[in-house]
Amino acid sequence: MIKKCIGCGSVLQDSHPDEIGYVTDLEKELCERCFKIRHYNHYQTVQKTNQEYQSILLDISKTNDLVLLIVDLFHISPVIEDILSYLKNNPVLLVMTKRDVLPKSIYEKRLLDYMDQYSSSFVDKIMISSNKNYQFDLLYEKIKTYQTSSKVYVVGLTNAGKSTMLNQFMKNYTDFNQCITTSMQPSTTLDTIEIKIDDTLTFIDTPGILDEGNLLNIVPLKMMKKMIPKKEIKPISYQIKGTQYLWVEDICMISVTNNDIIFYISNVLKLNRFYKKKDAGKLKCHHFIVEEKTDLVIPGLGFIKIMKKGTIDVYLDERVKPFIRKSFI
Ligand SMILES: Nc1nc2c(ncn2[C@@H]2O[C@H](COP(=O)(O)OP(=O)(O)O)[C@@H](O)[C@H]2O)c(=O)[nH]1
Ligand SMILES: [Mg+2]
Repeated sequence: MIKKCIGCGSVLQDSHPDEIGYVTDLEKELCERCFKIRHYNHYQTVQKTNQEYQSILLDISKTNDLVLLIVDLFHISPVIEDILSYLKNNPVLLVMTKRDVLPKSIYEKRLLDYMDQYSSSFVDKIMISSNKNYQFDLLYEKIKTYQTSSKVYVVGLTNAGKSTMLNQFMKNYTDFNQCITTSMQPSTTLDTIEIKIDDTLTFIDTPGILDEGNLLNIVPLKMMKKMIPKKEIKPISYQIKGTQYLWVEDICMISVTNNDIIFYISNVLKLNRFYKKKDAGKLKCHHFIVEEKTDLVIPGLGFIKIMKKGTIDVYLDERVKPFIRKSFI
């Protein structure tokens, strides 16, 4: 019988130490890689392709089971449209997570309504925080209301917080002490993992789709740790007269003229304002025209709310794909 790692879902094997699922002893439940992530914070990168994920989504689309689409509130990505394009037959419950990192004062209903632009057919929407155990009873109720069989799939981008949510779910409603491996890095979960809560509910956790233009994919671990907010973000406002240049660490420069802007990024990042242009080196310039209140999104870093009509230049590594969206908060 095939035995899977309880931490990441990869098939356990004892013959290839450099490949996924390796264990020295097939009696073990956790692969070496998961063991190292958990006990030593030592992370071995595994490249997963989105093609593999598409085939998981295709399998889900052949059922009419309930799907939980997990979206990181701080990293709403157009990639969720790609995921939804596979799920036309399934009831989809939108679960927006990491509520704890956005300011307490935000108006939740407005944010949930904002997501209607991605699909008009979510069966329901909910905002949660796994770190703060926020709204899990309500989530459980909604799952019971909308499930069509005992199977419930959990999909989303990698790093959205899928596995963390399931661990919190197990902690709240079961006596299991098993847990899924989670980490800051993308592609921690490697294959589907079944988590049986009781006879009426089994979750299927999935690895998640990679966000290809994301800054987190390319920065060193130390910078990654700074970029991922651990607590509530305090927005930082600037009133810009004339043209000014704002640097986030040395990873991003923004050039703005006569505008009011608000940064929503992790507060441990260094943000510096300059009145003269500094050479942006190899960073590539993206030019945006803003007509109304707009968010400039830098995937992985956060977003900048632009209050007035105008133009804005953002300089980033050429692999990062910034975009603008109608203002979110
Ligand atoms: N602040 C905060 N961080 C979270 C929350 N849920 C998950 N995370 C973090 O997000 C990262 C990715 O989580 P993980 O569950 O591995 O994501 P997955 O790839 O979707 O399974 C980890 O660093 C988690 O600690 C949450 O509710 N709040
Ligand atoms: Mg995971």
